Amino acid sequence: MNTGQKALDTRLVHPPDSQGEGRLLGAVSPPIFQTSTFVFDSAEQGGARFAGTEPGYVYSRIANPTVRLLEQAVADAEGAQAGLAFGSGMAAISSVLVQLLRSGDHVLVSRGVYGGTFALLELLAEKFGIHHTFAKLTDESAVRQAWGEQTRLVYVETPVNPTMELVDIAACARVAHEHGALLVVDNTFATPVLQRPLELGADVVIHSATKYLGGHGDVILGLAAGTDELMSQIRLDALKDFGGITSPFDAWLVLRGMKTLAVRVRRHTESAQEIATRLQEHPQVVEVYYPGLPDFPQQSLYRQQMHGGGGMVSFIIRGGDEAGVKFMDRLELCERAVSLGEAHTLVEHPASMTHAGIPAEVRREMGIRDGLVRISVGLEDVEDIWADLEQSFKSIT
Ligand code: LCS
Repeated sequence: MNTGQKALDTRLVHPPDSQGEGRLLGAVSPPIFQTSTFVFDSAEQGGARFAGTEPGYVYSRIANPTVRLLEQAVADAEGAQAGLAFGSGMAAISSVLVQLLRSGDHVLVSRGVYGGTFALLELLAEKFGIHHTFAKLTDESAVRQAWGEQTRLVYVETPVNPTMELVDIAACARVAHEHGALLVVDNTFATPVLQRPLELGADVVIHSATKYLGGHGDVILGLAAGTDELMSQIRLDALKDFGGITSPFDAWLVLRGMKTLAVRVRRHTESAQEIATRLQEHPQVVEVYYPGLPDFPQQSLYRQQMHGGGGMVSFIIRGGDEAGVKFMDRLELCERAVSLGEAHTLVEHPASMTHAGIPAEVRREMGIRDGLVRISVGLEDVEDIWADLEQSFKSIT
């Protein structure tokens, strides 16, 4: 069936299957091809598959049918020609960056990224002379101002983890392309349901599918999507030779998760919007960061590139980090855990957890203020989530 013209909700349930491998024997759920290698009918056939003159599988580090279904699913969801799956979000990010950059290149980065991405950028600078600058890429003039002579790539998260600041994707794409550079967007927080970076001009979109795409907190996996040309370069070099592949079973878990992505993201968003609104009125809260709030400072950019605020809410608690830690310790329903985008509501303290590896002064420049608490709003009843947050606030006064 060709579902190319159908809505995203429909395409997520019926992802493309170019070879019919997902429907073997009529299975409605795709088979898990848990195999490391594939038998050749003859030595000649093996040679032809290695030479690329005959299609067919060779070895699961190069391609696997279950993994390929997931790669087609993410490409379709993001409106890309091709997709790639990796063993983690970090494997996706490191493979894409290593493939697209060389020593001496400069990367322009959103002011604020996940702590693991920050550490990877430091490593690339220290060991390979690929330097970077963090900048507030919130409009075109800011992107132009931050541009460097050696800038070959712009790497952004939007919304930024955990400050929820937005980066202007279209402006970054315009300036990057004018200079013959590429734009890579980490779309983990928004998902293709709420934001479509490739349609706004990005060249590569990345996901930690560990989060909303998987959606159930049971898998670590990364994805990338973009043009056939870029994806096949990354597959043949970084993915195959660094070997950061995912397993067929993990690919299957994410394929299953993606079927319900649109429904889940809408529910996460509805509840997060409600929690953010109530937090804003709470006397123990100094400030709330959530793009869906009417007084969110980047309201026009929000309307331009997002279709909802998503499931992540950050806030500054009165009393700083000490109060933040106490608040977390008193939670009963919400879980104290890093990661995000799954059924459970997860609460964490970025300064001591996900972003602890970033020096304190850099963290503050990124907008991670003292007392910042991050909530990944889950799929529980919103009144139960709120009741838990409220009892925890009460217990620390
Ligand atoms: N990109 C973003 C925006 C992330 O938040 C994370 C992980 C990654 C990439 C890396 O993905 P992974 O390798 O873990 O699949 N973020 C985490 C977080 O905020 N809490 O725990 C992990």
